[in-house]
Order: sequence, then structure tokens, then C-alpha cells
Amino acid sequence: VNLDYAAWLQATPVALDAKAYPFTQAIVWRTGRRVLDTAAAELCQGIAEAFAVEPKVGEAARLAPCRLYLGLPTDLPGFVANQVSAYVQQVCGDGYVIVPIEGGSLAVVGHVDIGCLYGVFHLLRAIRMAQPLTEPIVQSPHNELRMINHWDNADGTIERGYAGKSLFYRSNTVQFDPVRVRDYARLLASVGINAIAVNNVNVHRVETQFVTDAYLPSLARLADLFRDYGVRIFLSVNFASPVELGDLATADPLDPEVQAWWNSTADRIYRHIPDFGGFLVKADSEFRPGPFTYGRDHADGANMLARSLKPYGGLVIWRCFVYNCLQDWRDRKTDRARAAFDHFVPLDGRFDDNVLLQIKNGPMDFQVREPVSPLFGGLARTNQMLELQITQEYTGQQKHVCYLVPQWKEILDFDTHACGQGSTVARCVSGALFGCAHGGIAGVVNVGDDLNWTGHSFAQANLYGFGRLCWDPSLSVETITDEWVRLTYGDDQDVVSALAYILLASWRTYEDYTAPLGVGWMVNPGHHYGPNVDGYEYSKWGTYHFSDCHGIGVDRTIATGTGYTGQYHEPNRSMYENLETCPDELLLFFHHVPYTHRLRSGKTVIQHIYDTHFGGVEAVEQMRRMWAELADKVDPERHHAVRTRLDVQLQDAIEWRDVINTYFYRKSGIPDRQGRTIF
Ligand code: GCW
Repeated sequence: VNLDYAAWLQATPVALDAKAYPFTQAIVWRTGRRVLDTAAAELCQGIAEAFAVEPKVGEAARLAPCRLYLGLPTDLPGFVANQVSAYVQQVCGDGYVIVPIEGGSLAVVGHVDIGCLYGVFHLLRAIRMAQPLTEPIVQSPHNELRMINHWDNADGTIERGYAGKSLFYRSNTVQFDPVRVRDYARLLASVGINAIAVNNVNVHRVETQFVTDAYLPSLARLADLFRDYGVRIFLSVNFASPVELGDLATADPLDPEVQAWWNSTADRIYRHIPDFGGFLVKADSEFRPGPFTYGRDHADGANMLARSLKPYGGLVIWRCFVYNCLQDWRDRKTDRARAAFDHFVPLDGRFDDNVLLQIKNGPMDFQVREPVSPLFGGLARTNQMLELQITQEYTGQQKHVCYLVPQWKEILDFDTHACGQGSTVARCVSGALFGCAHGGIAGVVNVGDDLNWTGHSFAQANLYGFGRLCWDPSLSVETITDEWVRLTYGDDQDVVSALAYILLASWRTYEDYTAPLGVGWMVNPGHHYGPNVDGYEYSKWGTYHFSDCHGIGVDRTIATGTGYTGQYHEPNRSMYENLETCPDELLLFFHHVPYTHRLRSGKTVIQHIYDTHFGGVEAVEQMRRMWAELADKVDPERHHAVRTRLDVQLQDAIEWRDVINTYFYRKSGIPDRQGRTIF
């Protein structure tokens, strides 16, 4: 058994006392429904692994003194149904209850079979962490859509993938190992994921054919594997499909022939995949086709697709990553950060009720630090989804440890003030704040065919935490971290505290040795790995830092800059607009300041740059020491693999430190007050 492969579903991470869980002797459920059978099988396997005894099933189970009842209320014997009914009434959507029953039995009950499966994974998590199960548990998901986006291409490559090749494709065909895919579906379901877009949002020539009979039968087989775990598949589609597949001369969304083409396409897809989730669309973005070609807007485009899916209950997830990627760097007026809001807020209220807008967390592109996109709180009459990047494109590409749960938590907790205090991003995207019909969170996944799924063992924590936060954004960072560490690496106190420390320090550490104070970028163009301060400074991509001999940063104020701060509600607008109240970590995102500007921390900008870059490298050295000390407490394989990555991280952090410090020393001419080596 490869421990990394089992991820957070390790057989026996901690020592257990079977007597504390008498109900695990026998499982009672009504067999014959796929997802419920999956739940029962998971339960049997989990219990057998934990206690080294197979639970009784079937007739034998009914005779056991204590039992675990699994199913919908209508599946349960009357006396069990009676004891759970008050709790089950509190459950929404695919939630569940776990309720102790008189005599040492237990019931895991949902309104739908998938709820029972989630209840089983909760139960097994509790057992694996040796938690008591003596009090009733009632759980409902905060988000309807808990989604993974794959940027996988048909040739087997993964755009921004750092953990091997695609699990789904090779050589322009759908090709997969069913056991591996099933294990993947299982990992996803164990943290509550219920939707997956299986191909890259950049839909190239071959993937454009996914909606045809050439590909649908094999995609249907893939969907079938996910179906057992309650995960519905979505396809990324090419807006110009009717033209590119050679059927029509136009893809104009207002042309009736185009509508008819998509209607019959939807019909065909649902014949192959009856529970198909819908389309994910990147249109008029980074050279992808869209409605702009025909003088139409995004609402025209999205609604046309939505009408084709409507009869089948399908959704259109339309991305808001729309900006001018052919900007002239000499043009100081155009501000890429403004673009999504400027494009989509005027369309608020025009989208059909089965359309969701998928919005990246920040206005730029998954940098280590960005403010929250002002579309959250800006859109009040449109279903919306938050898009996070689990894959570490700009955060160390899974060579560096960068645990992003603290970042995501800050995003979800951010108060947009759209409807007064408490209008958090979490409530915008769940749909609760504005009473939207649909909502959720999508994450660009960090998984490939590497045996440990994510390249870096610790990157598994990001996938785990993503799922947990989709289910319940109010979970604390500490809870999620503690769960992942214990479930994955066991409960030795030294291991638990060292790992939690490393994870919790890692995002700030990565930020410290890379681009400072929210300014972003400074990476090598194209692959985005490693330092290159001016890598994007004279490019078309709208990502500049404007450093000169006096200062650095982007003036996005209303008073003297691009006016971007005006896209926020008060009091956020004023907070960002004013130098005195702008948070340090975002200062250079919002303001251009001299190197001698004093931060709220009391340090000058230049000294902050030097200090964080020296400090960032020291923090990596410390992580490396802490990990080395665990050598005899962690299995050698995982220990060695992580140590190797930490070595790379240290080398690269040193490179970042020296490039950034040297660049700003040469630009500013201001020496480090501590006289450390700068080149
Ligand atoms: O972050 C950028 C990436 C592209 C990606 C694009 C997007 C899928 O560098 O690789 O394309 O964003 O989100 O559409």
C-alpha cells in the first residue's frame, strides 16, 4: 500500500478502541440503489480497516445486538425512523444526520442517497480520528455546487498541472484506468465534492468534438464511474462549436439556427449522460471565441446555451475572466483589475435562472495576494460561483509548500458590505445573501496521475481543505488543518504540531519571498515559475508594477489612479482608497508609493521588502529543519519525498530573495539597514 495514494483516507491513522463504536458490528441498509450501495461498501471497508473485523451485513446484521442503520427515512424500521425524524427535518439538500439510537445502535440518514454517502464519510472521519459519536450530528452543505475544474487536454497534458498527466485522456482519446478514476471519485466525494468539469476551459480543436458522437460514449463511461460517488460531470465547451465542427457558418447566439444546433447538441449529450451537469464556458477571454464576434453580449451568449440545457435541468457556468489581453504597456489608463466588473455588472439581472457566473477570487489572476473581486457584492441579481485555484500556478507549482486554506478562508470571510455588515463572500456565492437559485464554489484542481495525486504530499491538504470549505465555509482553518494532518499522517503529537506549523506558516512564507505587498506577478512569463521582476512589465497582459528609482505600485485610486477602488462598496472603497487605511499587504495593489513610504507596520516599503525576503528564506530553512526532525516518526517514503521538495523550495526561495532584493536595491539605491548581503 502506498500511503500517499490513500491520502486522507488512511486505513488506521490512529489507535482505536472498538468498544467505543459498538454499532460497527453490523450494517443494515436496503440494497439495490447505486449510491447507497457505494455508501454501504465504504462503510464496510472503513470499519474493516479500522477494527480488523468485517461488519455483519444482510440477515446476520439484523440479529446483531447493535447495528448501524443507513438510508433514507423510508428505508428505516419504524422505531429508528421515529428516533431520527426530528433531526432529519433540519437537514437541507444533500445533508445528513448521524444519530445514536437506543441500545448502542446508530443511524446515518439523508433525504437523498448521496446525503447518506456523505454521512458515511463523516462517520469514518470521526472514527479515524478517534472522536466519540455519542451526540447527534446534523449537517447540511452551505453550497449547492461543490465543484472541481480540470484543465485537462485530450492529449493528456494538463494546463497548469504539476502532478503528472491527465487521469482521463491520452493521445486525443478518452482513456482512463477505471480503478484509478473510481479512487479519485471516492476522494472527491469523501470531502463533499459533487460536480466536476472534465476538460480544460481552453477548448481546443479535439476537445471541441467532445459534444459529438465521436466522444460521448467514452465520456459517458467516465461519467458512470463518477456517478457511483454522486459526482456529476460538466463539459467545457467551445462557443464557436457550430462553426468549428463544420455545421454552420455562424455561432451568433441570436441566430435561430445556432440555437437549434445547441438544442440538438444538448439532446444528444443527455441521451449519453442522463445526469449531465451542464456547460462551463470561457468566452471572449484570452483568444477564445465568444458572442463579441457577433456584436452580442455575454448575457446573449450564456442564455442561448442555457435554453438548450433547460429542458434537462442543466446549468451554464459562464466565466467572468474577461479582459483585454492585448494591452499596450505604455497605456496607463487601462486597468485589467477593472475589467470583469466593467463587463458584467451592467448585465446584472439579464441572465437566465440556470446560468451562473463563475468569478475568480481576485480581479487579476490567482496571485499569492489580491483583494477580493468586487463582482462579489457587485452582482445582486445573478447566480454566482467563486473560482479558486487549487493548482499552485502562481504559488510554487507544488514544488513549494503553500497551504491555501488560510487564503480561501480570508476570501470567504471578506465582508463586501453589499447589503450592510455581514455580506460576506461566502454568503454571496452560496446564493443566501441575494436569494439566488444557484450558487457554489469551483476549484481548479491540483491533481494528475502522479501516484500521490498532487505531486507534493502536502498539496493534498489543499484539495482536502477546498472540499471541506465548500461544504462549510465557517469551518476554522485550524479545524481543517488538524483533520487533514491526523487523517493523513497520524496523531503523534510531534508530527501533528510540526505539520500544522509548517502548513499554517507556508502561505505567508511564500508571499514573503516573492512579489511584495500585493503587487503580484514578477514571475517568468509563460510557465510562471521562478522570479523575473520585469517578466511582464513590458508585455500585453496588463500586469505591471511600475517600479522606478523613486517608488513602486499601481495607483488604482479614484482620486489619482484608475478608479478601481470605486468598484467596492463603502467602507471598503475608502479603506482601499486612503493610504492610511489601506492594509499593508495590499498597499502596492492600490497605490504607487515611494520606497521610503512608511507602512502601518512602521517599516518603510524598501525595508519591508528586504526584511520579508530574508525572513522568508529563514522560514523555509526552519520548515526544513522541523521536517528533518520527524525522520523517524514518518514513513521513509513520504518523508524522503517531502524532504526533496523542501530542498528545492529552499534553493528557489534563495533565488527569489536575491533577485528581488538586488532589483530593488539597484532601483532605489537604498541600502538594507541591517547590512545583509544584497548583490
Ligand atoms: O491563470 C491563467 C492561466 C491560464 C488559464 C487562464 C484562465 C486556462 O495562466 O493557463 O487558462 O488563467 O483561467 O482561463
